[in-house]
Amino acid sequence: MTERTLVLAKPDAVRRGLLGEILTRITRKGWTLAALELRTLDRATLAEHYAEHQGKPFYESLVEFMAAGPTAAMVVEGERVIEGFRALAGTTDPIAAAPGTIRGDFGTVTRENLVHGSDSPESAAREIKIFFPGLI
Ligand code: RTP
Ligand code: MG
Repeated sequence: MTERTLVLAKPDAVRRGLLGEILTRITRKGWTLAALELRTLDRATLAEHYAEHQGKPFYESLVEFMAAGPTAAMVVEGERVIEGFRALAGTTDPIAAAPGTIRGDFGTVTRENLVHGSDSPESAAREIKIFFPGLI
């Protein structure tokens, strides 16, 4: 089933020059880009995006990190891409993430885990609207 998901290449990925690598992995998998934009996220956008995490111990440091530099926000489209991109990304903690995944290959710190991908069709619809409200 063709789906869309919201993917973020987080500021650590952009800063470390890993954006090309991440785009390559997405497109080699067979998915396509429906939107792509580089922007530094403001606190209002991050509060909305991470609403489910407000009040958690890691929330403030997460927002601080995510606002510290440009993020590449994208909408990725294709067969079972919501579940599939999460598999390509690996688990939240990059040390636990399997080698071969983006987080497993390039990360060591849970907060700075390189990418975000929507975790359900409902999250994808909500998050795409936050980042690309005009996307048809
Ligand atoms: P994401 O939302 O970014 O795709 O990642 P996720 O579903 O794998 O992880 P989630 O639980 O939604 O957490 C969102 C992001 O918050 C940071 N985090 N830090 N204990 C910690 O220090 C901690 N836990 C989570 C990570 O950047 C995680 O991706
Ligand atoms: Mg999440």
